[in-house]
Amino acid sequence: MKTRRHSLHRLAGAALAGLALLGAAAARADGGTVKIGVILPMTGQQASTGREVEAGIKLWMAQHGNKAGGKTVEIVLRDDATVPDTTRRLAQELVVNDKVAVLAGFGITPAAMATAPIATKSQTPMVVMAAATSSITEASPFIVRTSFTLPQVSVSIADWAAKNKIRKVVSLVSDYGPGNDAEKYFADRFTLDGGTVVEKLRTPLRSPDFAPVLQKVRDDAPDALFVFLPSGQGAQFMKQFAERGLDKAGIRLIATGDVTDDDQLDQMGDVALGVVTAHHYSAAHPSAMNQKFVAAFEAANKFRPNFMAVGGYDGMHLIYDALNATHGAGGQKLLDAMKGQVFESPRGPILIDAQTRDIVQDVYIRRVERVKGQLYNVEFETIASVKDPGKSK
Ligand code: VNL
Repeated sequence: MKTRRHSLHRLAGAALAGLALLGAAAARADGGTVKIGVILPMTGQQASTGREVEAGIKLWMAQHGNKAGGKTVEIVLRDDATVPDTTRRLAQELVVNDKVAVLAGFGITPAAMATAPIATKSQTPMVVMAAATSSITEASPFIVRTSFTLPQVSVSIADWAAKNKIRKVVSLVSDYGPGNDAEKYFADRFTLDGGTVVEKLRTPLRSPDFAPVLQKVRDDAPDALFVFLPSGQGAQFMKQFAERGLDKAGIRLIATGDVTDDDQLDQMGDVALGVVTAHHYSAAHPSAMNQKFVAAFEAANKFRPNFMAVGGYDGMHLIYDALNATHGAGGQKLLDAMKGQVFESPRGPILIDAQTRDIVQDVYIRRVERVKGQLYNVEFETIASVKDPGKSK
């Protein structure tokens, strides 16, 4: 080593190669490299989710370095273009060829579900940073989640609606896992609270057209429309909501925070003003930690962090803490070190429930307001420490 360093010093022209070699030597000296295989939709319909999660991961590493548990952390990023068969193939390759210690990312529920058997079989901890159907964490004992669940937020907005003179609701959800959860948990709770869901509408995950369903909503004339759509579809929905004149027809819009997503919110315009949603993260969350997070994120990227970015950032926090606790060990030991972790996130305090491996977090009721010229989800009520209601059966 000494000789190599010495000789490299003299090779003035080979500075770049020298750095690479020194880097490799340093990695060996401190116990090697631990790879994290990140699978995200970087292209295709859910690309905004991939872009936000990746930016969250990068910010964590820019702030905390690339060392954890005495090892050098290396991210191996793969694009599944939102095709679950591709996610499965990429996960297999990451485990077998790249020997990753952790699988992470997962933009949509079908991608997480397709990967679950690989996590189980290879005993690789799998950190779900984005997808949010309740049952995902039950698909493998190796899955841990840092995003949220649709039941967590749907139950919270149902309670708020019932308390605020909303009696008759039409629901509109995206027709797959998280939409099923949102529809069911909203309706069950709202009915228990004395309200009525008069119609349940759905739109396809791919290329939805909201015009026909919005016409039905108009005809039903409910007090409010409750909506869940995956991140990335909110702006198009709001545009059609305004075009159909539903905002003027006295039908209130309530939703999960996926619809007034910080990634798109400021482009939605005045139609979004006053929309009330329930969610676990707002870029306007007033904690000191979040203000620092948003400032650093916006300095590094030319866009605002949304809940997907926070899922990526906290997922890295979880992985780093677990690697530090196990001194870089993987498999079951690494998984066990993730269970029961408690820390402050930019969203507020979070806990990884040791039994369910799912996230327990505060859910906020927010209203879209203009703050210093930009649209934000301004939190005005907190429901503390919400466990996934999908697990309490
Ligand atoms: C999912 C849930 C995806 C919520 C989302 O955006 C979302 C999912 C892409 O579980 O597929 O906002």
